Amino acid sequence: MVIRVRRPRPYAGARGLRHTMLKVAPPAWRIMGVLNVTPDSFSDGGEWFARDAAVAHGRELIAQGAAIVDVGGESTRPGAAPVAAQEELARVVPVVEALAGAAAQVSVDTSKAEVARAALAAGATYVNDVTALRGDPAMAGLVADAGCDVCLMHMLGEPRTMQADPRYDDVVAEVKAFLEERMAAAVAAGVAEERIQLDPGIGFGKTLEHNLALLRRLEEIVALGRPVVVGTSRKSFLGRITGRDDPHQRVFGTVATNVLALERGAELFRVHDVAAARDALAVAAATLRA
Ligand code: HH2
Repeated sequence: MVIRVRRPRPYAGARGLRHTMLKVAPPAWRIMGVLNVTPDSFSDGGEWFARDAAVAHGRELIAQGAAIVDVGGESTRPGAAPVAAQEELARVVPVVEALAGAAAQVSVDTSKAEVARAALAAGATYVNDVTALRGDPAMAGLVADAGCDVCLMHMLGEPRTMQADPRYDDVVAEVKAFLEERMAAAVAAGVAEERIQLDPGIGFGKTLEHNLALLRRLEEIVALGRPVVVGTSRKSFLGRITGRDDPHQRVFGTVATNVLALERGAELFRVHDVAAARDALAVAAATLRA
């Protein structure tokens, strides 16, 4: 049966596709490509720190199939040093500006309202806040007024100390309750519910077992009724399972989690290695939904 395509394909514009795409309803998944304009991110610190290198890499992520490019100027890895707003602005805004006209949505990965405001003015339309609007009292109102998309992510504690000794009675139930509460707080602050996306915060105050439980039981987070974002890309729990110390070698592990998360209903996949995720998700989605 041939079904009319109603939504743009998530991989529109991707290079290297020699075969005609399937004429079936496209699966409801999109890729958020990670663009860290930082000297100290856990897997790509310093690689895209210079503006021109960052912009070129952002364009490459889009060419590979990213529907969103997530530009970040402050690492949230365990133990990362905080970055002053002026420094974060100087890293992020020129890159957002340069990518704003490109064929993808631009997201800013920040918990500072001042940085988000400047990025939105420069053309971003998505705020990815790992503190779920708790980090800066001005953030919820800013997001509400801008009418932009927003990702609310779960984190236990704060980046400096979050991996010290994270404990939960039931990690999935507690993350779900947190996201429900943060969604209600965002809506109460005037954020439109249809703009909200939810993220269990893989690796943010979680042990290996916590991360795996969240992935295994992701349907429980999906049941909250908003698109679920999953950010497993190159993270250390994958290294613990595979024995791969170099984060660049964790692509296959990342892809496994993406496919499992898709099957459980996740819609947005935050990854560094866009081409690998795109092919895996396209095949998995066609198998599940065609
Ligand atoms: N993970 C990181 C940063 N931002 N945002 C969301 N929504 N979900 C995530 O899982 C997430 C995130 C950490 O990854 P990365 O940006 O590669 O590293 P760093 O924080 O060191 O820059």
